Amino acid sequence: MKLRYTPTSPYVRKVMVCAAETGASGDLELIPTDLLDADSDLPGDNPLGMVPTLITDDGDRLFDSRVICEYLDGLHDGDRLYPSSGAARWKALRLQALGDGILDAAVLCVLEGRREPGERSAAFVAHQKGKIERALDALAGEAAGLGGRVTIGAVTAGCALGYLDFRLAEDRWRERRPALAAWYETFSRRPSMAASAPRDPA
Ligand SMILES: N[C@@H](CCC(=O)N[C@@H](CS)C(=O)NCC(=O)O)C(=O)O
Repeated sequence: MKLRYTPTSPYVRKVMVCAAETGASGDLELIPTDLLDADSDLPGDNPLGMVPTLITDDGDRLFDSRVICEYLDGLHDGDRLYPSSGAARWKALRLQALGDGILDAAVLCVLEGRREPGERSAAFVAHQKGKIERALDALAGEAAGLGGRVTIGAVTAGCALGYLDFRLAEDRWRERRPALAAWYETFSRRPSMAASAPRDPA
């Protein structure tokens, strides 16, 4: 399988964590992809021009991270990251949506911050940060239920919190959320998380 990626994408990190948790890391050939290259062949694999994009051994093109993670989860015989049915499944998917929502809002804040100073909208950033704060409060309310068997919900929440540390550390998400911080402290030490921690290229 080939994974088109950029090194600091939190959505790519979700896939890398799932690959490690399901034993698929060694089957992934990593293809660095320049999202700013106007001549990139990425749209040939993904019309949306986004990473992560997976090219399976059968030649299928899969995106986005949710689809790729569930695909990888179908390739192994261990405990599923995506519970197959019932309340456990909906909880995992809901937590995934919460984590992805934090990521979507955080990425928008980061991109807004990269615009020319005169073009930035403080109101837009405040709107996105409101989403992040509310979603963090919701996650904090579920901190006790994040432990135990690893699911896509925990993976996505972990990647979202890691991205906040990486790009929006000044907002100090841990304040007022000690139980969530404690869960993340433990979860981020998993080999899958430690090996994929984001860092800016040298
Ligand atoms: N919902 C998508 C989001 C993926 C995404 O936003 N990827 C960004 C990189 S972090 C991207 O490819 N951006 C390029 C673009 O939007 O043109 C997923 O879960 O994979």
